[in-house]
Amino acid sequence: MFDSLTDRFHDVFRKLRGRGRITEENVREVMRDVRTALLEADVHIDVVKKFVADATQKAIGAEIIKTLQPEQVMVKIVNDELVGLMGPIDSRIPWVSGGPTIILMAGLQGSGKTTTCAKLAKYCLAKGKKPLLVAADLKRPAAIDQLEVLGQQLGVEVYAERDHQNPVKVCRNGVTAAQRKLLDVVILDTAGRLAIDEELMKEVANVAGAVSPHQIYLVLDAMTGQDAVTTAKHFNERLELDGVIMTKFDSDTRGGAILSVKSIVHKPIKFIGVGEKLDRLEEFHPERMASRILGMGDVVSLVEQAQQQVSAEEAQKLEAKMQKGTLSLDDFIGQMEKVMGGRSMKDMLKMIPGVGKMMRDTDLQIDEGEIKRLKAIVQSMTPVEKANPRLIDASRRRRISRGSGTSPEDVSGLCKQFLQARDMMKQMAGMSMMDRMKMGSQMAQMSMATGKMPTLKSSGAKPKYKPNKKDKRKDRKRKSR
Ligand SMILES: Nc1nc2c(ncn2[C@@H]2O[C@H](COP(=O)(O)OP(=O)(O)OP(=O)(O)O)[C@@H](O)[C@H]2O)c(=O)[nH]1
Ligand SMILES: [Mg+2]
Repeated sequence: MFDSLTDRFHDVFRKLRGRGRITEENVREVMRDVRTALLEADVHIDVVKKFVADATQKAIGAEIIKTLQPEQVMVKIVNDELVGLMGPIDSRIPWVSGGPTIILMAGLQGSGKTTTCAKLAKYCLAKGKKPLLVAADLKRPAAIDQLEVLGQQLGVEVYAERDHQNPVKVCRNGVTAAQRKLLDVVILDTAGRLAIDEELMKEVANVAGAVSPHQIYLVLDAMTGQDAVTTAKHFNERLELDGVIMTKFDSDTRGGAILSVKSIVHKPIKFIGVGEKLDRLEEFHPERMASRILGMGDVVSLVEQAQQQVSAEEAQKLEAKMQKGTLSLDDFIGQMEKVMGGRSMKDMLKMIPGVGKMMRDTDLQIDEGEIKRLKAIVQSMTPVEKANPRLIDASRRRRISRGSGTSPEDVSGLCKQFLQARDMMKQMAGMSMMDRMKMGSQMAQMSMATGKMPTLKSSGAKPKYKPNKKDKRKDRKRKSR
């Protein structure tokens, strides 16, 4: 499978071997070759263009890790792009509770529908489900026999009606039979045509309209390359496809279909057929497929290890800074963003033991724009200020608040909070992970109990009234009277 594509990729990466580092020039050179390799493998031109553009951008901006060769970094980038192209995919079948899950199989003649129906029935058996196969291909005289033979091999019942020519009726009756027999899954094997025609489309659309299948899978022959993608497009216009099953991966396919179909039709590849026998059906996993295409799984895991090591080194550096109390505001915001990783403040707090329940009990309002505001403040500071916020006096505060669109109170709030946190981190640096969690949890609970968040005052809040000298004098006068 994909032999020529794999060979081409190897050649491409070999060219980079021995080069000192990744430059924009050699990235572009490599990507030109990648482009040719993909086009030769019959990948759709739009897909190739986007692939090359994305991979180029990633490669040029790639972080250089000293222990890695440029060649290895490129393999990882191309690998990740391939995975992205084919995924993300959940290959499981969403079973329906309390009734049979109805699966309709559609596709052109000879694509492997009947065989794949039987393979799926076997897959269902392995998942502890009781399937029923329905012979709804009434065009080809031998089609019913073929399905019955396969059913016998598996010990799975086949529903067929030999005396009339109405696939809609057969499917309806098949579903009723499955309900009566309390079976879990109904797999409908429909008829195919040599090419897409209106009659075929009408027939499957009628069946779909009559039995409302829970899943509609299109069976595509991977050997047909770009034609498979065109077929998928046509079917997708007429049927609400839930996924694609590609067959004949054991033969010499160039890879174009599997690399194009997801990004052109936007429907996931659920399974792949890798042989004629009934156990030759695999759940589709984009990572495994990318690894097969590149044939460089070991390089990919090597790069992943190196990347992990870099982040471990970073963590150690931070830990040292925490111990010494030299953490800067940049580190602080960077860590906050990393820890949050796209989650909201509320989600983060819920993860602290004991806090989740409290959040449900109290109607706590959390200002989700806070992190953005904090970041704007820090970005308006000079490097010296970031490293030592104690330097920030009234005039610097005014400048920073103007620069970040906040108030001077916000700036001083952040500085105060940061200095407190830095002191606390210094204390915590020597503690075990468990003790740190306990301390974090206690602090969060305390601030919840007092109804305050451990963050700086929101910029929307009114500033507290503070009497100035003149007011104080007036006050004293009033009292002395
Ligand atoms: N090598 C290989 N052959 C397959 C695979 N899947 C199906 N086939 C073969 O492809 C041929 C056609 O398969 P069928 O299941 O009859 O195809 P179909 O779509 O039901 O065909 P019609 O009912 O005529 O529309 C058979 O010879 C199968 O053995 C596969 O994954 N690998
Ligand atoms: Mg068939």
